[in-house]
Amino acid sequence: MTDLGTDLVALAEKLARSAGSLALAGRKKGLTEVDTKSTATDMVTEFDRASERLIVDGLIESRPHDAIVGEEGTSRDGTSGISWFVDPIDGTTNFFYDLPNWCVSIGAKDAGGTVCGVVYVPALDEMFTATRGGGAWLNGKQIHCGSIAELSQALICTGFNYDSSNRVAQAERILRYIDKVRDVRRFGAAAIDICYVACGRLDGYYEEYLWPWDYVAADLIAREAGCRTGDLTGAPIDNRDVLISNPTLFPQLVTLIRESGGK
Ligand code: LIP
Repeated sequence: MTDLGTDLVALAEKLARSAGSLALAGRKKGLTEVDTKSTATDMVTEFDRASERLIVDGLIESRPHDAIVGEEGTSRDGTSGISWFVDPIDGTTNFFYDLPNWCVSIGAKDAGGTVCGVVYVPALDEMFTATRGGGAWLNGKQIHCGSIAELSQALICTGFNYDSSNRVAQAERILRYIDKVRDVRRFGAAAIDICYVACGRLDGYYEEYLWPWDYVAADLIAREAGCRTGDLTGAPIDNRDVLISNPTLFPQLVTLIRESGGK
């Protein structure tokens, strides 16, 4: 008999791969529906909606008593104690521009926290997975975060909010610390950025104004890969701000962000 995490991660992986393949094939044929949400640059396409529909239908069919929250409007109560967090396309701007850095993110939580997380990057055919206590994996190979201990050697990633009134402050913060780190990257999909820290492709990532569907799955993957995760003050993640890095660098990043005009 398999344990709950193993069953849930297998379901999430199957649905993420199906939804990601549908969106990738659809993007190659061309977009026909593009709408905006919170701002004129916060977009949603027919494939964000189709991906969420496929995933939600699959979750309901397999686990009808679970709760589900999805970025494109799903909000379903449950009685099983399991809640799913679905980002059908994380990195929608990249998807819109036919850039490869977008993913499908599916995470599940119970009363004890996150049970499983799956982040699938269709354009690169990279499947990041984790179960609570079961380690973190990329295409079946176990992953671990890097071990950079010096900020001056650290490759840091971040993102900017859709609301332009927040972006200036976010850019000014980078201006104040960019000479203190190796370099800065902005790839445009929070879940992938976090998974890149988990597998050592980045040394640290932080971002504000995210949503649980952006980070629930990837946060577990990062922690199971040996990362420390929290908000920008170093406290546990409790809302929209996320900081991820190896445990040695983490307190240095908290100080760097605070001294650069952080939280
Ligand atoms: C995106 C995040 C990204 C952030 C973007 C946007 P979406 O999510 O993954 O890190 O910088 O502003 O929020 O909207 O593509 O699902």
